Amino acid sequence: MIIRPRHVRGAGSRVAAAAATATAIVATAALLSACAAGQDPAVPVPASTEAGRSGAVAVIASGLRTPWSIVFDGDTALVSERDSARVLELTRDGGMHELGVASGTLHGGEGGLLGLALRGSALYAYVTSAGDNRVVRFRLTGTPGARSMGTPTTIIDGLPRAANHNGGRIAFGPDGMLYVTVGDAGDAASAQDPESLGGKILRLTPDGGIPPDNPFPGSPVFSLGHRNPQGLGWDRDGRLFASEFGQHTWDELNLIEAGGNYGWPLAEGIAHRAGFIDPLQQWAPSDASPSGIAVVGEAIYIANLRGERLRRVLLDDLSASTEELVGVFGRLRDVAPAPDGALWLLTSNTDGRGDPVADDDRVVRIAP
Ligand SMILES: [Ca+2]
Repeated sequence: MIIRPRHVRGAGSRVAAAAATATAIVATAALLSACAAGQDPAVPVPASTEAGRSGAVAVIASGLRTPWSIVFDGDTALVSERDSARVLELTRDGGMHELGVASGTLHGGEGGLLGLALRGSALYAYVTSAGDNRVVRFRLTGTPGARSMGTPTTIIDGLPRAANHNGGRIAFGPDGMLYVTVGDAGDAASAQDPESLGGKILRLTPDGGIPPDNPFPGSPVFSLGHRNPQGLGWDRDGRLFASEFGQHTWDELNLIEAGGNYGWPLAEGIAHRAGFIDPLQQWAPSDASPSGIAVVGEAIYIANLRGERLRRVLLDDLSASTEELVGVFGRLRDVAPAPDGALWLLTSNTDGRGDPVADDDRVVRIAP
């Protein structure tokens, strides 16, 4: 196992980020020595990155291909691969087992096998098919560590697909309902059209029905005016947070309200326009490009692709953030809490927009 320090790419204005990364490189060098000696590859989180966690960072698995989503099935993790449509099972000791391939998935551009969600022995997946994006459900059999998956049942179909802006995150809320982020699929105006499923966050029953208490009667739409949301998470008070890719100016972290309009394409970022809900925070895409998020304890953790960093927003100060692992592992696609309190991350350096090293893509664990 080798972890190579990575350099943050992009504009020359990244001097500060590069300096912050220097400490991480030193720590990584220590890791290389530890690996060579056959020791535990764990290294402390670099203090300069404001990790807020004292736990060690270690690579759990390597050699994955465009991993996209990670969920836990007991102590084992289920990981989707976007391009191959494989679902993999990872154990904490590094074991990897293929459950199967999500049949009917057609990778293209940013589409493929995207988000996963688990409810009992049912595995939900957001997949790109030949004609649309859809959420399907597989029944899992076997025991954790030796699971297999059956054939898919459609939960909802007809979500717009395109080369870009496919959305794709799915998660069950504390209300037991299934939430789905849908991108505008390149049709920006659709995000403001309540009749379109593009540019929305949807709320469904576990069987794909429309909950009677949805904000628009008879519609799966929960919120609108989104461009390409790819992260969902709830805090202990039941508040829903979502991350969203902006166009050229501002990426967003939003607090999602039932029936809320988040502005796209009439507003991007904090616009102070009547009728639209402004984001809690915004970041330049070069510093962010946020995908998966996880709410753990008192903080929201956001995995960033182009920004190549994990961002932390404290729940008691939603107007500020700190950063960690800047440039250390490259592009980050997802972050999820493990049952033991650790955070697991997925890198996304093999997605066609990264600069993969020999071990990419990787699953990284940050100890509690
Ligand atoms: Ca917005």
